[in-house]
Amino acid sequence: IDRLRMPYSERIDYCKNKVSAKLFKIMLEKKSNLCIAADVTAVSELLDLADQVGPHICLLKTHIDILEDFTPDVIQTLKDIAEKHNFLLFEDRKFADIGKTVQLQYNKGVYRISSWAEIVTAHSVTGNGLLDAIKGSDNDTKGVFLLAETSSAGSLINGAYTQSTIKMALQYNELVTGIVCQNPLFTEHPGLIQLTPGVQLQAGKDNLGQQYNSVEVVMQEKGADIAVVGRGITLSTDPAKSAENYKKLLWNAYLKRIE
Ligand code: 6AU
Repeated sequence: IDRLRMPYSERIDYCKNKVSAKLFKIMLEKKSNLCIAADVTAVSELLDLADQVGPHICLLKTHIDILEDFTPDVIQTLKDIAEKHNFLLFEDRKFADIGKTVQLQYNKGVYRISSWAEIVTAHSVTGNGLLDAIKGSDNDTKGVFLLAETSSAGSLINGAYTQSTIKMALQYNELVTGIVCQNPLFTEHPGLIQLTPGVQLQAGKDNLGQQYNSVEVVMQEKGADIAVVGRGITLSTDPAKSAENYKKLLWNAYLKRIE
């Protein structure tokens, strides 16, 4: 089995996590493997962006804690926009604490992440307790993307850590939607989804260590199933048009990969 050559439609049968299957279906319906990183700090900007790029994305990735004017009613509006455009809400919380603390961070506080985010990110660094904490909360409608590599320069993650993270993902396959990484690490597991950030039209970097590959490279060489694009879209003059362009480029690169 080679995940990279298999159409998304066939991979649904291998999904152990319900959200993965749901996500593949949305991707196929919308012909989109684009996740927007909606890294804006004003609620109005977030809601406008979500509504504008909504038709072109399968996932809206938030850092909900960067909003300067967050109020709990923002969540219902965001949910309504997600339903209108058929995408999933994905909070990039990168949980990385002991199980008990993660349980509190996931369910409590101002953001009550578990009440709205169908998918969250987590680091594997603290071990199984963290995933047990997320799993233990009321649901089988939730998914986790585990970080096995990062896009940033000088990351301390090494090969052994990355491999152990994949093992953890397979051990928790009912909860884990996929892996955040930069390379095709688990080609023999078509039920897991590879989410790859650090994507722009051209390779490059920012001034704080972020590193970008092009759409073609991430999809065809690096094994991405879903590409995360933030500033490539959010800083463009027309985010809707830009998102549509990324969507088409990413989908064509995927079609070429499975040819
Ligand atoms: O396209 P950008 O650089 O504007 O945004 C990239 C987004 C940011 C990061 O928090 C996130 O992707 N990210 C992640 C994720 C998704 O977990 C991991 C990583 O290794 N690199 C990265 O940039 O919202």
